[in-house]
Amino acid sequence: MSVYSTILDKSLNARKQLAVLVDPDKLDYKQVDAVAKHAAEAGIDYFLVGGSLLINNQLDQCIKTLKEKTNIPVVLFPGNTMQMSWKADAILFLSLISGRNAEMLIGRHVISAPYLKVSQLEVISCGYMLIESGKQTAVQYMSNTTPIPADKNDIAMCTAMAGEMLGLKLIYLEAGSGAANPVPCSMIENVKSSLSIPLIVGGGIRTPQQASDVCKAGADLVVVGTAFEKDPGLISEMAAAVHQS
Ligand code: 1GP
Repeated sequence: MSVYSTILDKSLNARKQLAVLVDPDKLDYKQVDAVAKHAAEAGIDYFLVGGSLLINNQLDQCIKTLKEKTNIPVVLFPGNTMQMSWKADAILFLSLISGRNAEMLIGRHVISAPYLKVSQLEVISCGYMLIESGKQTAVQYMSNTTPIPADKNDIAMCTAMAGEMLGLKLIYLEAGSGAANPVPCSMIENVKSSLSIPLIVGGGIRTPQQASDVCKAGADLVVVGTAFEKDPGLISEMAAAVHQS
């Protein structure tokens, strides 16, 4: 079963999903090992691998380790066109639809399309929406876009609706990695009520309670990264909170 079919199937059956975000720059090989071990034990659903900026050239090695140590699908979550690896299973082909930077909407995609065409990667189109979260995040700075204000549920809802109408297969509400505040639950509820495609929510989720709240508000797939960099042992608690929501 493809990664997208699995996400869709679980979403349609109200089975909440957890993805662990692994930023290869932020973890050394021992920490990637520890994350892999805890993630496998906890039965998480996917790994997302990527970052706004990768400096250390560890992407391939990181994916190799995750694939060797677990059977969990690895999905590229690229901050830019340099972050490609044939070792992954799939790629979130992100169009930053909350912004008005043409490079992030379509420009980078044109550059990477021929590479993806000949790769074995499953390409999953995704409307990526950056939501204001209390302080400037790396993705905001690097993408040179303005996030949607956190109290503008109507803008978020219409943006997500337009993304679905354009044929995108997923919508991702992103507060930004390490965000001060996660995406508000009222915004998640509003966006979910207007969509028939799966909804991903991530950024600033640090506790199982927050993950559970985000699921109950309507997220089909929750993404957590920073909290596990400090404490990989938290993965099992977070997975239980998500899977029981
Ligand atoms: C960032 O949504 C992800 O792209 C995860 O964010 O690192 O804050 O968990 P955190």
